[in-house]
Amino acid sequence: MSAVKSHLSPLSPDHGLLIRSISTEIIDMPIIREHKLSTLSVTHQSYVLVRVVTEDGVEGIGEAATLGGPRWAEEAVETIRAVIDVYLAPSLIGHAINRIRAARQIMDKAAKRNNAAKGAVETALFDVLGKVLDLPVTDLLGGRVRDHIPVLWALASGDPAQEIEEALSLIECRRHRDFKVKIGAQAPVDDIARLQKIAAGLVGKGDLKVIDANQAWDEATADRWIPALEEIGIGLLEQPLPHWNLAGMARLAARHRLPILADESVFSAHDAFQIAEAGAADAVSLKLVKHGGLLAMQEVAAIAGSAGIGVYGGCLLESAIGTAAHLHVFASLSDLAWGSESFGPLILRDELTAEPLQYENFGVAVPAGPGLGVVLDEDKVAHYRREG
Ligand code: MUC
Ligand code: MG
Repeated sequence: MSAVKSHLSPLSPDHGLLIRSISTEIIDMPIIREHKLSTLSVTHQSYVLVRVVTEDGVEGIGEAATLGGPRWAEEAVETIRAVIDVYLAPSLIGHAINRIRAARQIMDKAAKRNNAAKGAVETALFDVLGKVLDLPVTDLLGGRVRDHIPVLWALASGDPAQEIEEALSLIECRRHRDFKVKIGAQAPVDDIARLQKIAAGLVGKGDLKVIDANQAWDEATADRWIPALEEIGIGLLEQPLPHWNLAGMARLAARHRLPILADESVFSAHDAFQIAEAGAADAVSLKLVKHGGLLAMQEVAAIAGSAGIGVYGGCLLESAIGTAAHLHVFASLSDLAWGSESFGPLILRDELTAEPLQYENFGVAVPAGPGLGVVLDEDKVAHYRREG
């Protein structure tokens, strides 16, 4: 009883656990190779790092990732930073760190959507609360269902010979054996030829689990090429059609055997409900930047689960900070049927944290430690911080 009391007492707002400050900085990180998506190519990775500090001086951190500026979704690091600094942060100063759902309501009043910005702030609140309570974030989310999360790797240079070599070296060191291939930057016939080559190069060694078109195809193109993808042995087709075309995705799902994974079509919990109602996907990809927080990631997963739709652990190439936030959610879900793509830190040339996440046995360990379980390397943060 006394142990419980000593854990609970610090949560009283009288004990200095109100938010004193929320600050932001933009970080630009080099990546190991170009990452080509259908409509953009990533040559470096940018984040907004958020720090929430309590009146007692305890700091929590969060991160918002983007891909190629405001081209994957509508937010860019510059807009995320401005929205947090000008609208979200002022509305939360003096708010108690343990009232996270209420903080989300406050943020929703202060700004419409801007989910990546809200997700980064909510992550920092979970981190600081976990540090104060000396508990990992997963424990604040209902506790662990699993300790190890399977992680695939994305092949996205566009050069099949390089992609086969990259995949084989990752299989060899037991880091990944499942792969996602980014398509849509070239004509479908060329992508199919590329996939056939990669599949032939990996026979008996690795699986092409996901193909991500990032909205590049229309329904007729998808109908034409899905049988070829089935023939190659692809596991999941991610976001073949534009995000708004749920009816088209539902028709594809009904006409073909290949399961469909919804990514850009699912931001809010309402989107997840509409996907379920339309029968537009067999799986949904969870991402902090899309859903706007760890609680919302759980909500989207719950709606998918209740509709019999599997969950896939998505990413937006987060560093270890944002990746840790995802891992705590993925560890807490009743089911993570399709595994994850939590490989973001591995595409960076450098780390922002003192210790890297532990990638082993074709997956990653859920961080232990209080809060997110990652500690910033302040020299690295200073090195990669954007000036001005
Ligand atoms: C996306 O659309 O899934 C995440 C991993 C990756 O390879 O691309 C991104 C975005
Ligand atoms: Mg995707």
